[in-house]
Amino acid sequence: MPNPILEARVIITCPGRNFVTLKITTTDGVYGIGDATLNGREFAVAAYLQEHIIPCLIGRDADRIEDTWQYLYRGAYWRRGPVTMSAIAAVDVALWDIKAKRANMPLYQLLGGRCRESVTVYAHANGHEISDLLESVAQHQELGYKAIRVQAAVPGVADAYGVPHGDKPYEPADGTIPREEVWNTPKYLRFMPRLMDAVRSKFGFDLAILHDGHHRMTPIEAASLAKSLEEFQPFWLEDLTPAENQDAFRLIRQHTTAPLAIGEVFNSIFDCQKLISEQLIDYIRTTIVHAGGITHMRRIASFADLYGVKTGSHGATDLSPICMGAALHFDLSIPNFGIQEHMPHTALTDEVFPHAYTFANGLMHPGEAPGHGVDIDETLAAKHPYKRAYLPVCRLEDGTLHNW
Ligand code: CS2
Ligand code: MG
Repeated sequence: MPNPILEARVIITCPGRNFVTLKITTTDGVYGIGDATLNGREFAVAAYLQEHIIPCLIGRDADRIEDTWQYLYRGAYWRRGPVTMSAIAAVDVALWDIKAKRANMPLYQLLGGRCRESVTVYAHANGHEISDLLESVAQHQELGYKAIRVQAAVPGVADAYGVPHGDKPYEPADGTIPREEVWNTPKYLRFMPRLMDAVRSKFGFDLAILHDGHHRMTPIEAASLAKSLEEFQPFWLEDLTPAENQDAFRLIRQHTTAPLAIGEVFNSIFDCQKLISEQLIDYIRTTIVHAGGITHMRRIASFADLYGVKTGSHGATDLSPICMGAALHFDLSIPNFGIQEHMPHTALTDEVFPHAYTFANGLMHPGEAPGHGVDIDETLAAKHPYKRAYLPVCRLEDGTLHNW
């Protein structure tokens, strides 16, 4: 029996930061929701959905998830890109939510059932000084985390990635126009071994330690960083250099056995085809919302599995709880899951998006609610309207625009 789509709507809310949600309702009264948030470019995806996708959804059979994915991907003629792929992802996740609700199953069951008991997540520790960072690592360990990302301010450098300004929790999209940060790579490269040494000396080698380079190095700088940190056995080094040129990673790989991770800004399997098939990375960090939904993420993960590459999905607070919920079902169901990023949302965001997923002892579980287990409180969402916010931009000390 077909299950035609009756209605689809975009909901934009700002419970502290902006989130875009697509809600699809079918004629039998079941609804599903998908995350469509693209940090700093929210309205581009909202307009894509409202003007170009929703009119084509009405009356379509909600059960035909793969066909709808192909229709939206091939049918647009213009392929890929973060706006298109986030919009497709929102539809895809909403349809998986509907199908799992109709089957009266938690989504991971529909995806083939669990491959593990729960999902290992990593937290963010940071500090203005190495001593603050060590304290932050200790606090996260007390919360149960077994894997922790470490970022600290670099002496003599105005702004480092991943460190909050002042005492507020780290949240980079804070400018009504983009804040300008100033960066110096050589100082960072000299500082990082000292940071890693301090962390390993205090916490030993059992704790999994991650670090994010946030695209700021050239390939040879990245190779030099990885080589200098290898002895500290990082779990991974993330986004060391941009990957528009996937070959750049071959150069890094020639110099180090430190595990490499990348992919949070990728939106299709073609962005990582060479990185994976030539085994230039160890973890692929694409997410449900920015890489075409569960349908496309399953394709990327299956491809990665052929080459011994594991997943390590992006899970920052600019991805809504809907993305987090969907990601946890995906993580539980695939064989080559590696780790999942976890940056907890604020209490207000959790209230706007009530969810079945839980955290305990460094592990997360998507819960047993039918569907992906995340909902939206539209009345509360409406009380927190959109506020324009930009991610920062980054310049070198001589004023050259760099990668943030
Ligand atoms: C980061 C993100 O979580 C990460 O690994 O790189 O916080 C990233 O800076 C933001 O998602 C940008 O919107
Ligand atoms: Mg990152």
